[in-house]
Amino acid sequence: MAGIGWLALRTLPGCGWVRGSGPAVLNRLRDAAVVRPGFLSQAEADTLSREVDPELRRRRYEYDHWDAAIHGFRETEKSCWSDISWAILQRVQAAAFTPDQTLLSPVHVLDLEPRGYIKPHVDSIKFCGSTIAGLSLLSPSVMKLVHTQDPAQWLELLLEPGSLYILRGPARYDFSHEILRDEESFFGEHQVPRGRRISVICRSIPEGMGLGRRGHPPPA
Ligand SMILES: O=C(O)CCC(=O)C(=O)O
Repeated sequence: MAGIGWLALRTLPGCGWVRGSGPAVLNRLRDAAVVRPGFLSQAEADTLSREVDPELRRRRYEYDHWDAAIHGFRETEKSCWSDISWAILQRVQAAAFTPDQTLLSPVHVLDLEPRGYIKPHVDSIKFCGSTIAGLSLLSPSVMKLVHTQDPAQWLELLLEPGSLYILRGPARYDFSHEILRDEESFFGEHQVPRGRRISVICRSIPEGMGLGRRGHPPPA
């Protein structure tokens, strides 16, 4: 499933997965914008993709998201998972969230067609708490973070298939995030050709809306 671009990038010496406008922003967001390449094995990535694919294929790609933030996408919210996928979601929860955070349920699944992209936005504080964690499937992509008050401060996250990204605190509140369209999909000078990309996104619930218990991915 890996594209040629992904394989080429993996062979680049010292490529890394996070680039920034300077050492200060890289240091400040070291624990707030995190990429964990290879979080999923190829078998796990295939399992997740196969599990969400039928539901996605029942929908058409859309080009007019209600707030115009996403172009060329279809999406679903999924609450029933196979045992294997449920175990993966539990690993995401353990890796990205603290024990006192409750997760939004159901889980958001977003499918971007090869020309699809997500414009810069900050997730609404009404619907999402301090942490967003996403698994990337099928195609590599670049997520760009730009400081909302000072566009000179930015980060690029290289999201390979099977990787997990985590945005929390300042990276989630003070920076917009976007998935770059194919023409602009560069990680530094390296082009990251875009194909169809699926993301499985877990979010904490907004602060103050806690249910008084730890949230769990929905049972299989
Ligand atoms: O597809 C992704 O990983 C990012 C999704 C996103 O930007 C969002 O849902 O706010």
